[in-house]
Amino acid sequence: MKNPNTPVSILTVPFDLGASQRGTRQGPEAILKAGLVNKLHALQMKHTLQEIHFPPFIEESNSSSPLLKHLNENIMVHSKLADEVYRLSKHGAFPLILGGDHSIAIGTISGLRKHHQSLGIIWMDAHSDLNTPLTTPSGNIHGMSLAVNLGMGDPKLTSIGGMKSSINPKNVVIVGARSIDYGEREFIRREGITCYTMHDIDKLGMAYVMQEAIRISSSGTDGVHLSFDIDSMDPQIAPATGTPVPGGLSYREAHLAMEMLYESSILTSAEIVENNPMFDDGERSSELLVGLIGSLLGERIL
Ligand code: B3U
Ligand code: MN
Ligand code: MN
Repeated sequence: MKNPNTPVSILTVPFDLGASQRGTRQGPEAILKAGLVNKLHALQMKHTLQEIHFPPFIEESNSSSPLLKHLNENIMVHSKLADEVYRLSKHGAFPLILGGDHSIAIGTISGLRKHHQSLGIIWMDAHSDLNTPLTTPSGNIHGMSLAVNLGMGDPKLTSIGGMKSSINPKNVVIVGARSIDYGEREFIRREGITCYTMHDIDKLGMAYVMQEAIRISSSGTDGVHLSFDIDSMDPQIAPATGTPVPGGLSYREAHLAMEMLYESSILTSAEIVENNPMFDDGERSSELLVGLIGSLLGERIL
């Protein structure tokens, strides 16, 4: 965050029809219950709290093809979210979006693109979410959200927010990946996206990887968004995920990333997604996320 007086606008998005596992719709409530607002008070940060409302969807209804599950519901929610994120950014707030599954990044980033001329993205995730209807193994839109934000995929999704994607793939950095589909690999190579896998993190160290992620995402951009999928962390420390992949970020690696992002002052928005309390061990993962948000917003050890 560039200016410490910037108000944090928390937007909750209880939507889980972008994934096959239900339950991330309870994610925002669990993070709030774990003490997010108290954390912001302790950091003396001005904040607002607001929910994106939408009608209750019939779970069994599958509004479209098996290659784009629940397309209509996705379009409705992401369009509303995009409008709200755009409004908040325009008013100088720092949008902090709590999901929901990772499909909501379509709404968040569509709204941000309207405000920022060129946006950098740091995408912390076990996956790369770069599938399209042509490559998806599941039809789940949460596995396509980064591709949509780069202008690839179903036109009904890429046109949300009303503008063509202006995001340069050279300003996109994936951190923590360890489950990438064949078509996603091609996408990464073709578009020149930087992707630090867990292999890279093991070899280079998290401090170097984040230093590079900060440099690459902020070079020539007028804003940087952090999209943080809980499954970037190791499922042993953050079990609240429907898609656990072993060998993820450690507690300290995740905190170091947040601390370095705070120190860099480059972030203009952030979102925390895929927290699924159905799989949590008590409130352990939600409490961890509140701690990480604290580090992201300036909480220090000393
Ligand atoms: N790449 C797979 C699996 C997946 C993506 N994101 C999550 N899982 N959480 C897909 O379905 O696109
Ligand atoms: Mn994801
Ligand atoms: Mn993921």
